[in-house]
Amino acid sequence: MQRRESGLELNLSKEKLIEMYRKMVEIRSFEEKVFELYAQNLVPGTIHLYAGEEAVAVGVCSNLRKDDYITSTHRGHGHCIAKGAQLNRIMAEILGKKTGYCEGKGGSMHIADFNIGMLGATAVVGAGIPIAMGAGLSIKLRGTDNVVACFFGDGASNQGTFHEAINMAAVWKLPVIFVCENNVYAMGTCQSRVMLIENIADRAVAYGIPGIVVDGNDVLAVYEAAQEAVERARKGEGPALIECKTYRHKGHSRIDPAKYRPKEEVEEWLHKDPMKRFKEKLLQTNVLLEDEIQQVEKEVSTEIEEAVKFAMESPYPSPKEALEDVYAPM
Ligand SMILES: Cc1ncc(C[n+]2csc(CCOP(=O)(O)OP(=O)(O)O)c2C)c(N)n1
Ligand SMILES: [Mg+2]
Repeated sequence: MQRRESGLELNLSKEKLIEMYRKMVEIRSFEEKVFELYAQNLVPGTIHLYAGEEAVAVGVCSNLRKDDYITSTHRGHGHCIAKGAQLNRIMAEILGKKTGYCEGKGGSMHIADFNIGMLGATAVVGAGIPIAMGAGLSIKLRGTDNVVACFFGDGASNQGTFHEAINMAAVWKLPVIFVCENNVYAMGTCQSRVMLIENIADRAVAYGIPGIVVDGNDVLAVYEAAQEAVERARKGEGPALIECKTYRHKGHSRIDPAKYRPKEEVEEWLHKDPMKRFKEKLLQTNVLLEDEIQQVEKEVSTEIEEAVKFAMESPYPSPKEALEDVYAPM
């Protein structure tokens, strides 16, 4: 198991850094808006917010091409945005509208867009892991140099699917980057209550693949770890397991007040907010100036307002469409 630290020595272009910052702002602002809309009773079902974990999705997806793939989880809005999904269509899906990615029939936890390689979010914990493995096998059989990034939580890493799929991907050297978003909790269950190991990346040893622990609140550290894993996978050298240590700012889902988390722990993690840290780094190193940062934030704010307007003005699907799109067309 390796441990990664980071700096700005990655030599990323200014454009790339701005793009990464913009994506993080998009995710955070999007989640704040969804939180507000939920409070107004406009969101059917529940929501699991990604705020606090932005550096993971952005650090990983910034290494991917449009024709690469990802699989996601119940906490998936951030993965979609980082992979290039349109904010208005994600928002419409969350609000159950016909213009959403799944025509309003999937909702928050089932967003997919094959055009950008987003193979789907799933409410079943750990279910995306074998799907990513299958997509990796498809890539190998087709002989292309694409890769799959597979996002899942610390809780999911205790499911059988994790072990079976990683073992198979390792044996067949499939181009999959397994990204564990270790946010310390699976619903109200702290990792230390259900695992005797500190680092989930240690499990990589059992499958003979690289296991990397990274500060999941440092977007550049995540970027660097993912870059190496993506390069290996594209060359046919097989999968890697990257564990990103992070924290969700809100409760598990919208109805969870998260009283099981000690106040000091929450404060400590809020202090390590990935957005704040990246912004400070960009300012301190003069990569971006304060007015450029503000410009990005202003543009994103307009984009979010437009997404809400689009979603609110869109129609609901009609009841007779309920059984359409259940099976893929032949
Ligand atoms: C197979 C399965 N078991 C249990 C649940 C209920 N459930 C939903 S989310 C969750 C916790 C998942 O924790 P983790 O994988 O760490 O992801 P996080 O919510 O922290 O992002 C559980 C147990 C489920 N949806 N699917
Ligand atoms: Mg978790």
